[in-house]
Amino acid sequence: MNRILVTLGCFVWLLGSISATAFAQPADSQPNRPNVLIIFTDDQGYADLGCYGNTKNKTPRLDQLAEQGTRFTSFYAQTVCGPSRSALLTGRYPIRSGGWGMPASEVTIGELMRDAGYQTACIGKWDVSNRRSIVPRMPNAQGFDYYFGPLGANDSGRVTFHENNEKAGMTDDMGSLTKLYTDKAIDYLKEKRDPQEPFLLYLAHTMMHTIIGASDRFRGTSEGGLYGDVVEEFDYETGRLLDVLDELDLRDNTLVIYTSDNGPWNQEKYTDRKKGHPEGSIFWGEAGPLRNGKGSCYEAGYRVPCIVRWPGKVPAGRVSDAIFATIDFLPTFADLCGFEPPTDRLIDGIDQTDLLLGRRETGRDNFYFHDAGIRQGKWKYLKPDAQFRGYAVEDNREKVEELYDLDLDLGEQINLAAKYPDKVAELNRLMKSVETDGAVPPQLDQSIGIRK
Ligand SMILES: [Ca+2]
Repeated sequence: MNRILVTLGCFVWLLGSISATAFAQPADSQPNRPNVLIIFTDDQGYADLGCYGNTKNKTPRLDQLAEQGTRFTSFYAQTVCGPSRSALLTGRYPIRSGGWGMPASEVTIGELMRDAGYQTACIGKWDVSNRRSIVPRMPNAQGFDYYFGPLGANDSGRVTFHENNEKAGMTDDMGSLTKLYTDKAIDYLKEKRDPQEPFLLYLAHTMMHTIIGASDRFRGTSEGGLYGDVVEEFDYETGRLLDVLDELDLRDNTLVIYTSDNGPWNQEKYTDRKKGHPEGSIFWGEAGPLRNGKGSCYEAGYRVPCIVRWPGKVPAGRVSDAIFATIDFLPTFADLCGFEPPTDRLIDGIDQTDLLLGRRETGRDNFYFHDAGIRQGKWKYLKPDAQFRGYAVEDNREKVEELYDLDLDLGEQINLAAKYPDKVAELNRLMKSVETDGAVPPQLDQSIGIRK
């Protein structure tokens, strides 16, 4: 009798399992998985925000976000738009992920998180399909269930939108874009997603990329000129989006990351040839103590602001100087969101979950600068023919090896290459090992890591 009951019980259990799988869409099967909101600005300077030392621009909402989470001071994107986006999406340096020409075969966080049961949306600037409508390389085919935005940049003062794979109008009003993208993000959160399932929302703003513009409400209102108006409008709109997280009771289970794709575009020769801005207007941000700006392999090209908030998980009010980068998002999300990173290709990012959650204070061992050099710990090396984009400041620099001690010389002013030839040789080898498809696997800095 007992055996019959056990058998019957097993049958009922089995039937229950089958029916749950076949007929009911369960709520998120891993209920502690966070939603992920990435707010990605374009060409915003390292020192544009109050919490990063700016004294003119008023950025109360992002300053507040920093108080509620951790502010990173050695965070690296890439030096220019397309490469920065392929790196963020794939966890792979642009030498592998292709930048503007990112192949359809790359595996993005959108694909991985969608397959792991996340709802995925991309709103804003895509810029990894050569700025063209090539469906297999556009957001829907690269893992995002929903897309709205321009495939490329706004250098002409005009953007053409796509909604999913279809054209969806255009505008010449650059001052409308920050609010428009925020409205689309809010609409996604309120109307388009299933509240029972976790989401990834990748919100890639067009501002502060030239041609910049602010809406009538903000134009002429800041102390920082038109650029300051744009920064302050972005801060306001980001605050409006964060308020919606609260309104929808999403704050506690949403990992919010705010960062920028590269440093400020800040050279005179570009000003001279750029049309579409009021004469004499400043349309770039501030790099603070960092050297140079967008397009450069000096720090201001790559090092950008980054704030991460996840209440009760990511320590509040913390400032971290650990080396952290957009390429680390993919392996970190894998840990937090429950999926496996691809194993058929090299992932340059490392899992930074312990850094984010305050279980360790160290980050990456090293970071590679595209066709230019490498940082390991406090040392930064640049090769003689380090790549500078044609619009970068000092792209005519003397072609010699450079070595900087970033602890003592964050502004990269004192070249120590002649003084430490062994360190130069060591970092040159390390740089080449990254370039030869990861002969040295990416790793954590183990020097003073504290695991609890
Ligand atoms: Ca950019």
